[in-house]
Amino acid sequence: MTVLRSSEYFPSGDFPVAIEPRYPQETFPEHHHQDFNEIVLVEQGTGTHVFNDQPLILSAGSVCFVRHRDHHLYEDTDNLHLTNVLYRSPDAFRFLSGVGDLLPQEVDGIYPAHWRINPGQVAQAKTLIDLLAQKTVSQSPESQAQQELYFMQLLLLLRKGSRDVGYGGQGGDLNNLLDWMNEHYDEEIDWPVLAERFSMSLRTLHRQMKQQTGCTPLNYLNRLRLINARNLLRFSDSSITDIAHQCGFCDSNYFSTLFKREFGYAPRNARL
Ligand code: RM4
Ligand code: NI
Repeated sequence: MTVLRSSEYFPSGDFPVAIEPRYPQETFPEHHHQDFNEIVLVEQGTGTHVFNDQPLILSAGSVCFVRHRDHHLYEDTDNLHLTNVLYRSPDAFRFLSGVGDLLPQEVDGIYPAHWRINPGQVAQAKTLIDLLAQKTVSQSPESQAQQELYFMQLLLLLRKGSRDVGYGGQGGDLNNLLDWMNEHYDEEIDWPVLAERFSMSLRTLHRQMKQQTGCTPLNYLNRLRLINARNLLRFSDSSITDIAHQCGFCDSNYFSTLFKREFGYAPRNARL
């Protein structure tokens, strides 16, 4: 697997943070980072992010915290624009201590790496990222302190986003619904029931889904099913029919047709 090193991306000097925009992020092979971590903020477009072997759909507002030991890749990218905020280990900061406590924490083997923030939060994060980028020129203490402050503000902002999501009960939140779908894509989905569960009308579900992911609800569901099926085709020995069923397709011929349409090759050609 490819290993990326900080010396390729960080300016010389010991800046703890570096900004690497990808406009666009093309397909990128599996890799991990030897001595840096990265925060990924998606601004537009879509793609599949395979993070520690788990495929996820990215769209505007997706955030991901990649630790140096995590491995990941991008595929199926379509006009995907993202910014990488690279940072060295928390003890590389000169003025901040305890940054590690503001990062997502792994608990019982579960690492909450991905979530989504809303368009207003994306705009605020972009402003902070632009300010951060300007500060990688001077190494004066003032300028470094300022950079570290912006980084901390960014962490707080992104964390706020993570707490808005998944704290059920507030209703009407597409992010909660997308998280739910990510867990339950293999089940039969009754759209009116699902919309009600997340306190929105079917119309709102359609509109918000289209706005935020560029997909209709059914396309989004099929994509989730297909990227998970492709993953199983690659990494398990189960038959194509079993995989189709496991991922929520009742008819494996229909599965093959959709698969070919989505990826341009037949399921059997996804086998490694
Ligand atoms: C790549 C891709 C990788 C990132 C490097 C810095 O284009 O975004 O995930 O680690 O840049
Ligand atoms: Ni990376």
